[in-house]
Amino acid sequence: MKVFSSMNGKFFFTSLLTLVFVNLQYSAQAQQNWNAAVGGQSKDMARQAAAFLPSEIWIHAGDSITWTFNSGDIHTVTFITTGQIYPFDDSQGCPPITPSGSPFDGSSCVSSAPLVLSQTYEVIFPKAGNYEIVCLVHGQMFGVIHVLDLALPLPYDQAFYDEQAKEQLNALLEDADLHQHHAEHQHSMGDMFSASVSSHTKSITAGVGEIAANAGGQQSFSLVRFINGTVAIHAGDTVEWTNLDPEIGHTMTFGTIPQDLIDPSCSPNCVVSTDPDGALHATITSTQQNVHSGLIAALLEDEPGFPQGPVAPPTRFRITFTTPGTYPYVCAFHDNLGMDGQVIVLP
Ligand SMILES: [Cu+2]
Repeated sequence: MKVFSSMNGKFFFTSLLTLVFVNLQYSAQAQQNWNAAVGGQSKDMARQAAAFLPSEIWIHAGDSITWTFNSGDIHTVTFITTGQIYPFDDSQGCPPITPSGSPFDGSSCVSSAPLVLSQTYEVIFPKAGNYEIVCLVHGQMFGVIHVLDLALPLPYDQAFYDEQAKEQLNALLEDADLHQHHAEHQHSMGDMFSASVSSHTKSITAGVGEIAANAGGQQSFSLVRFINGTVAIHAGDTVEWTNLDPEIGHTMTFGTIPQDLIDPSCSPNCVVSTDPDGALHATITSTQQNVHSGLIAALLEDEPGFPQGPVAPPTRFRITFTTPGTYPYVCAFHDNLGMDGQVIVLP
């Protein structure tokens, strides 16, 4: 008995050490911090990926994820609750904006502010469940976080997600050349709209994009540029801009950027009117005038469960220039990314 008791003492001590060790491991695992990315871009910022990278992550209850924002284009990290009305104003968060490190268990919304390059936002997930992550700026940008019970094994490690994030980003950004090619071969719809306009219309593609889906959600690629955005025309000619991006809206803004970026405006002594085909149209008579197209963005049509609305306006904007001169313009949302152009009006 004595021998056994002495052995038991040793065994007890070893077991205690093992227990302490296992507990340390257990708690370290229970509170693991994971890293993921939000958005990405090419060096010149022309190519933007609106994506959670990766869009699907498996973690344990109690773990947290820190998202690092990697683009000049703004995004949010937002978790809204089931049944909550999707917030409209992305600058207000849920509302409100919640601090980094906030817990989300599905009961009340958590959201970062719109963030850019190298800013970070952390969310802790105390409760098992599947939670959708959304960006309040980009409607087709979402993913899912699977929060598993501690007893369940996790399928992947951080290295896997790092690699997957890189692959998903590259897949999105590399689509750029294809789309630029496609965009350059777009015909002006103005040609079809009116024969009298056709020979005096220059067409500019104001952005082009594509939405991709995977098991965890959706991601999109955008070329945030006016493609061949500098054109030379003659007085009296019309320039027509068309947005071919299903996800990101743009503006054509000449002169002072107005407070209201959503609605079209023109001043002084000019108006933005609607052509018979629904496209907006302004006539500029002076380089001193301020012309703003308003937000030219693709709309989602025919959603099941919702009444049919009026026909969505085409994602197109026209300006007729009557006076020779140089007319620089920007996208009021993306001038920080270098989205600008110039209309040179010759006599
Ligand atoms: Cu833009």
